Amino acid sequence: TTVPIPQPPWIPLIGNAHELDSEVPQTSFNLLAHTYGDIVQLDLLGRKVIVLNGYDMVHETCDEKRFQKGFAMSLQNVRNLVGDGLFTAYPEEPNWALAHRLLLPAFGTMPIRGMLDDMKDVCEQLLLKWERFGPTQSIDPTDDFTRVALDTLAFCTMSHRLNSFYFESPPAFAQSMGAFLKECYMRSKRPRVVQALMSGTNQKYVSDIDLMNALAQEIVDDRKANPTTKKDLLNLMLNARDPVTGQGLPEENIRNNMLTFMIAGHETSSGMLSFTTYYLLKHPDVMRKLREEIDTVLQGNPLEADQLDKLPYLTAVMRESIRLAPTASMRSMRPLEDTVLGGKYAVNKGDVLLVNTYMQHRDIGVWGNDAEEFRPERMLDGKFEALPPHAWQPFGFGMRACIGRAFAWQEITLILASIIQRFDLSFVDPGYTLRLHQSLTIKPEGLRIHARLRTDIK
Ligand code: MNH
Repeated sequence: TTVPIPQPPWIPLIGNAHELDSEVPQTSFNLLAHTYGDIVQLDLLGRKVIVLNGYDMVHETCDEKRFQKGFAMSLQNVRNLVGDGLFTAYPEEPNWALAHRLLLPAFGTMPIRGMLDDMKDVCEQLLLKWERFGPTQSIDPTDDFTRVALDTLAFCTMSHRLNSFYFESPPAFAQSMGAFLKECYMRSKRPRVVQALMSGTNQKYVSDIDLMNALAQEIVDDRKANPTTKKDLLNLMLNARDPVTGQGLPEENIRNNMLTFMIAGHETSSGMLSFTTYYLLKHPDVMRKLREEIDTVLQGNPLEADQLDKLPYLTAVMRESIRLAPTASMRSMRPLEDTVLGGKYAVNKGDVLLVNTYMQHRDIGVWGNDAEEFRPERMLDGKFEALPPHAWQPFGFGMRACIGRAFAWQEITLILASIIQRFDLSFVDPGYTLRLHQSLTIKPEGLRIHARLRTDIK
């Protein structure tokens, strides 16, 4: 026998939509988790959404025989730009499997190491900027981390320089990307009739999409006119043929995937860099220990490829930071057939199950009573490897998990190691406590720092 899924009181027409904060719904989802527990059902303007907060619930959906990736409204909207690109492709679209097969090897740890020099090139621009600003400048780290993440992606995947660090405002492409993602997310919360009336907003949305597609096409055309032998992802997409069918990727899908890498890889990485900076500033003891490790391993020199896996404390800091602040804080799944969750909650084929990774990463059954605390030690000495399956899921699950994980991990390792090696960081406002900003991903709101060049560099 089944019981109803807990649901907050319902208001005619609105349903439960008023439960969600319009700026930072993540905080509302978390409050609902505290009130209703591991599973909560919401009616959002006529759309039923089932939110999974607890480890047991999420763990049960990590079974590709019973569940597959779902597509919440905001993700469906992202398709307006990138269609059947890897991140937004429906499981039945053939270009997902084709692109996945062709690209997966290129995203492995070893090929990504080959990109280290290009990553350093962009990282160096950030370091120089902070060095020249000097210790009194108030720095918005999230803003600069977004520049570094976007430039790194464009440079490493298609050898294109966005040069974000050389302009005061972000390049047109980056502005369009930001506006587009925000609007995808806003659209998911607007009734259709309201949307139809917002002609100015809708025109802007279309022109942002056109601008980004035009840049992607320009880069493809340029590469075709001026072929190179560089092993970047663009060349791979243009030249690779499927060993099984001999098929290549259609040009539209190549554009979709170029833009997909930019979307999936920049806010997530820049948010992770920002949150990690915040946690390190809040925990000077951790910062000291980390600095010691970096100084000992790097010996005052730039990070080299063979040192990437020789910084265990930095790895633990990163794992712990993305546990407490999973920048992709929500993803969806859907049941392949009508089924029962947790032995008592009926869910139907096609229902939207929202996995609340933020709460999953705070389940005291897995993490203990200090689940809310930033404590990298819990990720050290084999403890990470000994976690229950699917407990730590910042990169999603199964065959639709993040393909860019090794890329992001290497990029963030490089940037954090380089910054901490070179600068003493501090809060502009020592009383700053974490507030969230949310679009498709979460990042810290209002974080400002000083960066003082170290004089005691070892
Ligand atoms: Mn990434 C999918 C998190 C960096 C490219 N990424 C996912 C998913 C999560 C995720 C979670 C699963 C989404 C879902 O189930 O709907 N990604 C991250 C995080 C970082 C990140 C937390 C950085 C930190 N991702 C990157 C980078 C790239 C990238 C960098 C590209 C270079 N991610 C992707 C792609 C997918 C994805 C592509 C979709 C994969 C698929 O469905 O086949």
